[in-house]
Amino acid sequence: MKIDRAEVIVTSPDRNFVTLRLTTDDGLVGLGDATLNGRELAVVAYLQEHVVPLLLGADAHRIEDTWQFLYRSAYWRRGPVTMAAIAAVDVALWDLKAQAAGMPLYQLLGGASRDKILAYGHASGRDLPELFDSIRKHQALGYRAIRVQTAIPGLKAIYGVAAQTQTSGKRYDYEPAQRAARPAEEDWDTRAYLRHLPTVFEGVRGEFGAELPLLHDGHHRMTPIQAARLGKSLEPYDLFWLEDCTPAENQDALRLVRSHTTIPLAIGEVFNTVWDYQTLIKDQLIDYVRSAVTHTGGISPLKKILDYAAQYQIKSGIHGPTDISPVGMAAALHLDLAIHNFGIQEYMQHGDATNSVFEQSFSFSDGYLHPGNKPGLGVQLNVDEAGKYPYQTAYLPFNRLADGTVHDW
Ligand code: GCO
Ligand code: MG
Repeated sequence: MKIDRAEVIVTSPDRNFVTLRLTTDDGLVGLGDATLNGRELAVVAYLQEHVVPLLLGADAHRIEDTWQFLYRSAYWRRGPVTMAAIAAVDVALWDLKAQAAGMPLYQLLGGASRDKILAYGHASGRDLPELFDSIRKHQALGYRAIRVQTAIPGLKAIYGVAAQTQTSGKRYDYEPAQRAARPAEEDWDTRAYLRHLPTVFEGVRGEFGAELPLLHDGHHRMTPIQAARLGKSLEPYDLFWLEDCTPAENQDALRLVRSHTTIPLAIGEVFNTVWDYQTLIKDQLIDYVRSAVTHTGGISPLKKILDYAAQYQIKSGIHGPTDISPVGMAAALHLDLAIHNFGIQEYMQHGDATNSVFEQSFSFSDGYLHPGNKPGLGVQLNVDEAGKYPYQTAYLPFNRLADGTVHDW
C-alpha cells in the first residue's frame, strides 16, 4: 500500500478547515485534519512545501515510522504548526490502515472499552434567564453534561458567550473565530469575573439540581492565586472540571492551584506534545487531558499521552470545538471508545454546510457519541462541495484590560 497522491484541501463551509487527503496505489483514500484556527495557511504551507513531497511513494502501513521520520528529520520539534501537519499524516495513515483491514479504526486501537461516549455541549448566556434557556436547549438536544460560560456585568464581550445576531435576532452558539481582517477586541476584568461566576453556578444548581454535570472554561485568564480562589469558591457547586484556569505553559502554576482546591482541573488544548504534560501528569496536578488529536501530532502520540496519564488515574477530555473538523472529531471518537481512561468528549456541533462537505458516520444520540462502524475513520470528503467554499481570513479574538493592556483571553 504505497502513497500515490497527497493533497491539501482548504475549504470554508461554516469556517476554515484544512484536510490532508492521501490516496494509495490500490485506490484507498485516507483523511487527516490539519486545521489550526486562525493560522490555517501556515499549516497548508508546511504540508505542501515540506511534507507532501516526502510522502509520495512511501509505505502507508508504516505509521509509527512515518511519524518518527517527520518529527525527527525536521530537527525543529514541537509547535502547533509542525504538530498539526504531522497529525494530519498520522490520522490519514490510521484511516487507510483501518480501511485496508476492513475495520472501524477503534478496533485497531484495542477495540471498544465502552458502548458509547459521553459528550458535553456549550451553554452560555448574557444573564441567568438567557443561560437557563441555553442549558435547556442543550438538554433538549440530548446533552447530559454542559459547559457553562457567562457574560460579566460591566464587560461588553466575552469569548465563549454566544452573541445575538443583528439580522435575525436568533441566537447562535459562539464560533471560535470570526471572519474578519483583524482579531476582534474584547474586554476583561478578573476581579469582576471572580465575584460574579460563583453566583452564576449557584443559580444554575438552584435551577437544574445537583445531578447535571457542569463544566467551566477559564480560558487561561487567571494568575495561580486567582485560580486557586476561584476553585475554592466553586467547590460547593460540584463542577465536573475547571478548564485552563491559568496560562497552560506554566506547569508549576497548577501546583499552587492544586494545593488550595479540590476542584477537578483540566488543561491542554494548546499543548502539542507529551512534554507539555510531563510535570502535570507525574506530579498529578491535573485530572483531565484536554489535547486535540489534531494539535498533538495525531492519534499515535495522543494515545501515548493518555496511556501515560492512565497510570496516574488522569482521564481524557479531548478537545472538540467547531475548529476541529469532522475528520479530527472522528479520530477523537475512535480513541475515546478504545482507551480505558476515557473521561468526557467535548462536542460542539458543526453546521449544515460543514456536514455537506464532510460526510460522517459518527452519531450523537441521547447525549452520547459513537464513531460508527464503517471501515476506517468513517468520514468522506466531498471535494465538489468543498470547492464551493474558498478560504476566508478569520481570526480568534483577543482581550484588553480597562487600561489597554493586552491580556490572556
Ligand atoms: C474549548 C476552547 C475553544 C478554543 C478554540 C480555539 O474549550 O472548546 O477553549 O473555544 O478557544 O478552539 O481555536
Ligand atoms: Mg477551552
